Amino acid sequence: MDDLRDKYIALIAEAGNEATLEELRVQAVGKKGEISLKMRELGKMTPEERQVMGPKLNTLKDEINSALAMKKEALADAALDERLKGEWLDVTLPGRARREGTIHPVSQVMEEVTAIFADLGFSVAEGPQIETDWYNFDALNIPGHHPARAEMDTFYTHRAEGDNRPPHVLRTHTSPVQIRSMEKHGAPIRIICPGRVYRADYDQTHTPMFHQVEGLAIGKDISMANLKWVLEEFFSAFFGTHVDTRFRASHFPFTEPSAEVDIQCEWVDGQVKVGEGNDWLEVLGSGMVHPKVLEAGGIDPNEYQGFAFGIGIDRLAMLKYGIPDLRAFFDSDLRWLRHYGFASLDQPTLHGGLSR
Ligand code: 2NL
Repeated sequence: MDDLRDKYIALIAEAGNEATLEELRVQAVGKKGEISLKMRELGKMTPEERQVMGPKLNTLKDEINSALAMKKEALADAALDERLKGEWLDVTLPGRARREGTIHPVSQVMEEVTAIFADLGFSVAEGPQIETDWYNFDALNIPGHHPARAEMDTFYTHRAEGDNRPPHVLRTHTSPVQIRSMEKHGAPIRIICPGRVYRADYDQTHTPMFHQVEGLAIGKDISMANLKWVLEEFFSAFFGTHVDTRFRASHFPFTEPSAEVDIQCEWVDGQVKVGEGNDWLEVLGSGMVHPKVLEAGGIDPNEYQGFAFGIGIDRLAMLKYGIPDLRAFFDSDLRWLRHYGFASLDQPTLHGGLSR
């Protein structure tokens, strides 16, 4: 029995993996293992012999089983140690630097404008950039023969040969969104519509795609006085200083009366400063919504009236952030974007004074 013990203890100590260990277990204490066979022989013994040999065999079996269990654990520990050696990781290494993008000044200004008008109770409405000529022109009191259609240098979509429907247009202003909103929600309504608009025009001060925000407020007794207050409130919040406005009589097909709005400014060393001085800068068109336009939006002009206005976002961005050339806005020049762009966490808030 001592020989058996010595043999198996030695073999277990030498076992290099779990499979070998399992083979040894079967060979020693398995059903037909050496020790099990010895236990069967107990039956042939005399009661006296059995009383001595029985406990000895049981002890031997226990010893071998615990040797197997300890070795199994030791093998598992060794395997884990080996794996951890390979999976070693230096968590103190600096991270790989990644270039961060920036928020385009147009996006930044859109957010600023939206935040100010949201504070004044306006919701944001959006709509398609490809429009029918009804939404882009007719509904806005610009009939087919109206010079404004030609003046607006509209992009028309191509129609297949034999397709005689009027072509769609790339919207020339965001007004169609306001018509759609009037149709959908009726009056009273207070919305702004920011977005891309398109006109076939390209020079120092015009790009074929640019950005606009239009505003619309319709109620039972909304007047030009409300318009003037809202716009002064807006410009003062946007430029962070009180800005006087000047209304000049003008003409748009979709408003009556109409006014162009100038903001107070001063020229210092070829740079314009808003909110100071005695000069004026035209920035906006506005007026009382034409009764025909209310009707096109499904609103009864005998019951409701209101104001509307349109501002160019790109120009506002140039003014506020001193960006000299409009065309560079859409060149995707990374140096320009890094210089004039905003950090992505620099979102405008009214309490934060809107900007950096
Ligand atoms: C401009 C002129 C303007 C509007 C836009 C508008 C929209 C509806 C009804 C009436 Cl649905 N008017 N929008 C009104 C006046 C002027 O923009 O020169 N903007 C830079």
